Amino acid sequence: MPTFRNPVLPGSYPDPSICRVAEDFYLVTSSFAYYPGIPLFHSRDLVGWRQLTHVLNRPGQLPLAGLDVSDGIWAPTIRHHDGTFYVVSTLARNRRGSVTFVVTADDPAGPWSDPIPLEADGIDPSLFFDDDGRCWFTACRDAVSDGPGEVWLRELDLDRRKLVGPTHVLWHGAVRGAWVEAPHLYKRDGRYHLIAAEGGTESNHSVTAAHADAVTGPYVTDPRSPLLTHRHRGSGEPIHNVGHADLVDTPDGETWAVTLGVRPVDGTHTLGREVFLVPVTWGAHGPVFAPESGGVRLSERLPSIATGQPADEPAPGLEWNSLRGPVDFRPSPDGFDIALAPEPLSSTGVPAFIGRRQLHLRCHARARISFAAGHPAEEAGLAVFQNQDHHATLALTKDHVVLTVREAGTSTRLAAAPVTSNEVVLAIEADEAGYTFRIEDGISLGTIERSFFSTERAGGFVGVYLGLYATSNGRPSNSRAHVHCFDYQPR
Ligand code: 6LW
Repeated sequence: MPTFRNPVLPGSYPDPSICRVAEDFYLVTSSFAYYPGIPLFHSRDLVGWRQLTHVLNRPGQLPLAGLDVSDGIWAPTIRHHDGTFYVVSTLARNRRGSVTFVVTADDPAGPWSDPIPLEADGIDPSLFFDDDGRCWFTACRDAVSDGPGEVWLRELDLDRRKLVGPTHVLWHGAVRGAWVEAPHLYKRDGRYHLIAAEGGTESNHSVTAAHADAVTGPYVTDPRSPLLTHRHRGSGEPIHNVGHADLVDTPDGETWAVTLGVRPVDGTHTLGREVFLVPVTWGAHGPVFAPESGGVRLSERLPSIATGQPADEPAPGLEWNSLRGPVDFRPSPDGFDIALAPEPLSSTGVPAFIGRRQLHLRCHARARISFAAGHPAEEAGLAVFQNQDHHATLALTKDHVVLTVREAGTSTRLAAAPVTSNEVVLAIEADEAGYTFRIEDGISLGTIERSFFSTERAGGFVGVYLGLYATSNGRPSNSRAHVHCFDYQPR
């Protein structure tokens, strides 16, 4: 039987949502405080995904200044109706929903509209288009009673882009104890099916369900819940934290789910919450996830529509992100220049950082950098970035290459080697054991254990980024670092 490898999107791409238009599938994920926001991917077979754009790629769409890396854009849902693409999502602050909004586009590759705020409490918004063309908005929030969380619904007036009519509280979850979140509604054979995530996004994560005969309820808990979880599996299980699913039908009538999961090594994971593809069938009660295996597998049977052809190469550049806003970097004939920013990586402003997700446990990142620091406070180099208070840097300073680690508000210089030239090759090698920081492909300044960069150790919702940065550490500066090349490769 032909198979594919999960995850179909490795690296920090949590909270996947999917829709189909004719033979084309589109998928979006959370992007937190990274800029641009909401990566959008295209596929024709559900297995090979190619990034088309970012939904939020203009600074005015995305007020991220001052936010913790794990706040920002959470859990977008993508849907298509009557020629228009809709994405609903929430801007989170202090780990709570602050503004929920809708953006629209005729072409998924953009341009997308400016966000239109909706009068909606909570997080994890979703849209459901009924057969009669009415659009129903769901989200989750603190329960008014019978908590801790509840899924609620209101009609979305598509012309006015406004929630209208009464609020219906649909469901408090099947498992309880933790918030019910990530709700999505579907209709099958005249019945409304609600799926949600419960247990929190960590080791107790799960997919639960309820159904109703009317969109506004009453919803009856599916007693099979949880329908999908790895919460009961031991440490030998390669995929954990499975949940937060969205369903899609293929043109030939199969149903598949995209769901998030993590791949821990010795109990910790560094690549973030990744996108896994899971077969679904429909039974008397509703969706049956992974009917053959009961779980998410690293090797799974191919969807019947799959061609086995690799997805096209992504448009160059889309893998790069900065933090909270655009950074000043300029292409030059042999590479690019980065203007130093006063903001260090530990700030919640816009540091001069451009990075890309670590997609492979074993990989290396390598850059040739020319930089003449104008002041002892100036530095430029490579970073392994978990969050603003949890990262390591290998930096060229005025007189040394310095390895520094940041945690719990403190930066600690771990090692330094004298600078012999303004041009150096800096490299980071990662594997199961740790991240090794090297100069000129040889000399090691040290290894930091891998678990230091794990989400379990750092907290929050994101995985590791590898990238370039340049800072004057609070001072005004006109200096620039020149990057001849940056190379990321799996090993
Ligand atoms: C997401 C929510 C969640 O919106 O984490 O713990 C949030 N659960 O479903 C960010 O990924």
